[in-house]
Amino acid sequence: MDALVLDMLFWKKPELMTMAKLDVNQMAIFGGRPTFSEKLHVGRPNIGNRGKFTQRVNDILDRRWLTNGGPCVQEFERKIEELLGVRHCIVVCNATIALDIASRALGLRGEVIVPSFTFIATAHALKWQGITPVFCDVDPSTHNLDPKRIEELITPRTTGILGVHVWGRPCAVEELTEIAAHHHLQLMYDAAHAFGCSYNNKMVGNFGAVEVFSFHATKFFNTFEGGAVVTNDDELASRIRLMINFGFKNYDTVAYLGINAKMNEVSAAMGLTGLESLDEFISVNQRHYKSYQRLLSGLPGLNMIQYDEAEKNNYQYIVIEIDESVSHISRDLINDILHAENILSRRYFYPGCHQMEPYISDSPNAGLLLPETENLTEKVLQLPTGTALGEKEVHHICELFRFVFANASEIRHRLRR
Ligand code: T4K
Repeated sequence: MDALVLDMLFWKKPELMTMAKLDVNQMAIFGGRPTFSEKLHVGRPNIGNRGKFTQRVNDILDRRWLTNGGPCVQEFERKIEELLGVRHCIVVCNATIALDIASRALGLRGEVIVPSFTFIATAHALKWQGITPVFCDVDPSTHNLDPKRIEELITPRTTGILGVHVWGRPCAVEELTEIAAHHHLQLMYDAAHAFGCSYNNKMVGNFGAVEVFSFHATKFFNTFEGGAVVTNDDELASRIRLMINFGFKNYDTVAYLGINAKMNEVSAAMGLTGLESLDEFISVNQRHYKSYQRLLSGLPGLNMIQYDEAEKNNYQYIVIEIDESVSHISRDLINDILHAENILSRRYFYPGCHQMEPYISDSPNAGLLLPETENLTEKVLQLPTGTALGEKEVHHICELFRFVFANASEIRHRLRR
């Protein structure tokens, strides 16, 4: 029986809806049938125990207490404090507003040093309040702020450093702490990717003056939308707690300029339920990570970023770098091939914040100071993972990679790319 007949026979069976390519003509980019009949996303939400979640939602409805620091929010905050070993957790409606509030509570103004290799929210949170994000280059080996490039960017207007633990791999915490202290700058972290990760066996959440997590649907741990500000500073925590609720100190007194950034009870119920499955989410991610590592190894010009196994990781991002000079096929062509096969890989963080508005208009030449960032944004690709994905899918994705690399020159020739 030839491969096409086999494919037709098994196409309808969910567990066999894929077929290894035997010939370049079978690639979807050349009109063949996609490897997957349904789209595989990079960040499908992990869902915990539905029964427990719906029970919690029913309880919320019975209580008629839907938001404004209800019992689910309070329990959720306590559980996060325990998990991370931090004094204060304040959960909020999303991480972008959390970054806004945390930076405002720290008194940041003027200029703040930040990577361009991050999700646009990091820069926007500053700019939204009239602070100028000053983009600093990254260390290509970590994808995080390069501490060696920070001091040259400090001016009399600089008030802080906002590091991002990209992919959940912690920043160079000691170096950043030292630089911030030496120059009397505030230091905070965008830890949107780093929930459940550690550095020197201390949980992320304990570094800088304040750290911010995202619990957006696409994060490995989600509350639909949501986030948290965590800090060990009592005074800062009480200020932030007031700021997320319009600045209200009691029914009639407003102590600060505040906003409405509160998390609602249903989101907190999702968070409480997700926390109960956190270890399972992480172990599925870790299993996929190990499979990708094994099955993609040896492909020329393909490097998969590694997580430090001596630390706690959430393994939520499968990140590869393509060096076209070795692979002879570009990251963008691979991305197009994968999309045609219904594998919706992503190019986070292409093209870098400095290439997006309003930053590109403010500073059209910023890229000259960001060679590593520019290089990285051309190389990096994220692949699907999480509990929505089975082992088999990972195998099929990797099989496709091996096929594409083995046939790179023919593919390029036919596509004239
Ligand atoms: N700082 C950093 C470093 C961040 O990465 C982020 C967010 C933030 C700050 C801000 O956090 P939040 O304010 O969002 O809490 C996604 C997420 O929207 C964003 O939260 C995340 N980073 C960023 C890295 O990725 P998009 O525009 O790529 O999302 P989208 O809608 O394309 O979704 C990604 C994939 O997930 C899709 O392929 C479809 C799938 N998906 C998505 C949703 C929303 C689902 O399967 N189900 C869903 O419900 O930004």
